[in-house]
Amino acid sequence: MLSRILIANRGEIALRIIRACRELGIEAVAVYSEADKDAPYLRFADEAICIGPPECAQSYLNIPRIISAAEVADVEAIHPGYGFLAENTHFAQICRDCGIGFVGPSVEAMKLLGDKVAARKLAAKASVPVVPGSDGAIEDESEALKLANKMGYPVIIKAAAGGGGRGMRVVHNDISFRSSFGAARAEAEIAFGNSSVYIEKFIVEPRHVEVQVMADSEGNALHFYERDCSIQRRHQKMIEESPCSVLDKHTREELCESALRIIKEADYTSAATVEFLVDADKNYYFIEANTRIQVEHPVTEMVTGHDLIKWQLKIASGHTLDISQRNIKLSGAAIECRINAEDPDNNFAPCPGTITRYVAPGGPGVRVDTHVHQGWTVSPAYDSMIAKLIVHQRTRTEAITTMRRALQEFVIEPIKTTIPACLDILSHNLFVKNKIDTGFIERNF
Ligand code: MV4
Repeated sequence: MLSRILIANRGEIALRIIRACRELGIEAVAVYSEADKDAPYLRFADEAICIGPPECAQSYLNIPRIISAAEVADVEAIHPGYGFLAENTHFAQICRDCGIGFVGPSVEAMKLLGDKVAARKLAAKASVPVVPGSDGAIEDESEALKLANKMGYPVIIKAAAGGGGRGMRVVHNDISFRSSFGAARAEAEIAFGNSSVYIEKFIVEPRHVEVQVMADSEGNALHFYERDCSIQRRHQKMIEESPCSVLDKHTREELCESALRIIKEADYTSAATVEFLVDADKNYYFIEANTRIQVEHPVTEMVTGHDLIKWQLKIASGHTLDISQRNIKLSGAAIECRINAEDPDNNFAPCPGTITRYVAPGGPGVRVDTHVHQGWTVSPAYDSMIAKLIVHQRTRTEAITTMRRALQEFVIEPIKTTIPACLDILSHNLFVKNKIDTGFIERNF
């Protein structure tokens, strides 16, 4: 087993990783910015090193400072968490060059899946359904226009280096295609330093369903079923659940097997998420793969009983996935609500400030993943997510009931949070009836 690692992150995921380390007997070295110097979770780490001022660029995104901390603390590996440097291939390469392990995939696998065009080709090669579209990146506008006409509108233009909704344009006719194509390329060049774009048929009102996968360094790969992440606002997920209750057993098996084929084809190690769109007829199409542990991993942990962070750490330690697929069982239904310090009445503007009253919910089936507490000051320097409320019950209906009860118990004052917005969604007749898709928030709220 690894004996000492550094956690290059902050907040709830830093605490989540520290907890897994302690249970595995791995020493955890935390890093923190000046804004996080009083975070109680730092006490649970074996050592805590200040890496700079609050601004991300000078702390959690600052590669030389993080590598220096890793060298000084003499760790064997770095866990990047999610966000920040988690999918930065340059960072992973530097870790490798410095002889520091990276709790994640190889640089090669990260590069391959980070390129959405390459990932699409890989999926097709692995006989996984992809959305009909261009064979690869498309440079020539008239060629792209021809293809758009052949596929039929609407089509979506996506940046090869994009992902997670960044650098996308939906186009409904030739006129808007002509004005969007060049603009999308220019935008991609500015945003990602890569003007490469591709086009896909636009799937109308799909569900966003993603498969959790884990692979070891000996080529064993297992899936931990799927999450439905359709409840999102402006590409920010608000509520996630597992399983996706519209999938029948056969479709679920096909979907999860498809995800595994992609991961095996990529010669992948560690945790990955393979994202699909599922249309109204239950057809599924691969769209992209994420090479990190994701925010919403707890819903998968609740329904499978597996600790995914521990699996990441064991695999990074050279252990094999010594379990069989048939022993990973789906049990019940789990839902996660993201509690963000945002004002739903002010277009979800970030709402930093000091929490003077904090009471967390509890009771059967309730899990709270957070680093905040009474007296904590939410900094404007970071992402507004301050807690994740996860519930697990035998059925989706019971999970909704427990989630509503837990949200009602949750007190975070005086800052504004997404608790009331989550309650509104969980009380919506169409959510309860499981009639959801990625357009749910925009249509109903
Ligand atoms: C799509 C799509 C429809 N058709 N691709 C959004 C996040 C990124 N992972 C991929 N996304 C989408 N890809 C095809 N071929 C719909 C989305 C999508 C979306 C698109 C535009 C506006 C809002 C959206 C919300 C969720 C998903």
